[in-house]
Amino acid sequence: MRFGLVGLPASGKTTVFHLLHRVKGEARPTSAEVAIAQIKVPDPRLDFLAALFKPKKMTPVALEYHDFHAPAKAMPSGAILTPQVLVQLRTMDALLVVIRAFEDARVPHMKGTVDPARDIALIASEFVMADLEIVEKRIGRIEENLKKGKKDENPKELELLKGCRGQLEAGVPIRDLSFSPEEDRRLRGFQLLTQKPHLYLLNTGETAPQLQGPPGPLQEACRHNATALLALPAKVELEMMELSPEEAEVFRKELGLPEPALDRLIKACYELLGLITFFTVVGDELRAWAIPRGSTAQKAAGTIHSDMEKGFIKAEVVPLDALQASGSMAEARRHGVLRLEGKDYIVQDGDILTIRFST
Ligand SMILES: Nc1nc2c(ncn2[C@@H]2O[C@H](COP(=O)(O)OP(=O)(O)OP(=O)(O)O)[C@@H](O)[C@H]2O)c(=O)[nH]1
Ligand SMILES: [Mg+2]
Repeated sequence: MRFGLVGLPASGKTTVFHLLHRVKGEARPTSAEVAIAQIKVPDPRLDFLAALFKPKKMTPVALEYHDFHAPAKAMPSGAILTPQVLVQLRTMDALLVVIRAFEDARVPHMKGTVDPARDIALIASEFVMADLEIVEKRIGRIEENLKKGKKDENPKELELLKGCRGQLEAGVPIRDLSFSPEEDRRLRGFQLLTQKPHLYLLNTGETAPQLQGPPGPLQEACRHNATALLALPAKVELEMMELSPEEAEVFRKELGLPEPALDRLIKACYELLGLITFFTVVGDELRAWAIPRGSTAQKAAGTIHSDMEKGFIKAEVVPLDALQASGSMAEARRHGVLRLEGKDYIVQDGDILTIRFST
């Protein structure tokens, strides 16, 4: 899963990236345009399984975070996000929108004042404009072809796109609309930014704003489908990494922060995409995989390898808690908790799957 960091200039994107990177991240070769952090998702269930299966290799779920170097800046058109960044964001699974909430006279805000709700609206409207451009271009092309007398191969596409155009013009993000699975698939091909899940990361500085209580303009701005809001004092958390775990814990309590930033961020990302984890033990490797909740066994097989999805026969399933209760795979088998499931079985969080497939 790939998350793209985006936001106004100096909102704290790179600070968040360093926070991710330095805690449990692993460097990927970084190009001139982008830095990538691969974050291994900590999961105590892996430790239990490792003790049981004694694998030579253990691979946790990895989430990927991209920090783009092409600077956001005010352009002659008035737009802030550069075309290069927009293009890169389109290939992401979800967007992590960093919103400045910290006050610091040494770091000027491009708009002169700190106003998170305004900045959310600014970025959201840039995404709407960028999507509108894509939708209009496609509509134009289809209409041109029709004028030339070419046969309309997908009459429904024009209708769908015109519907989207109307909504985008009214400022409605695509993720707020409902589509048939077929329409949804078709739209995904356009990689629209407003269709992607958004996690707004409120970079709060030392004083965390109250997100509880009656909804204010900030929460209002986040009222969309597949949209979440997380307050994260990125710079403070980064500085806390210099402390011992005990000192950090005390400091965190003083600030009223429930958990380390990385844990909260991973949880928020999992929730945003509705992810669950399943496990496989193949040969010497124990591995955790993330898939959207509600996925079938066949889809799960596809995340491991496309051949497994194509040649899927059955999945051997044992839920982790049942395995824990049995104590071993052999006992689980004896107690009949190990089941054979077909392609439509809905994978549950914590399932250990063995895929049987033909090649
Ligand atoms: N006081 C304070 N400064 C912060 C905080 N977060 C980030 N900064 C500072 O703000 C400046 C910009 O932060 P970056 O993380 O580089 O922001 P960015 O969004 O990556 O900026 P660009 O990539 O240039 O658009 C840096 O000097 C940070 O140290 C914060 O919570 N409090
Ligand atoms: Mg940066």
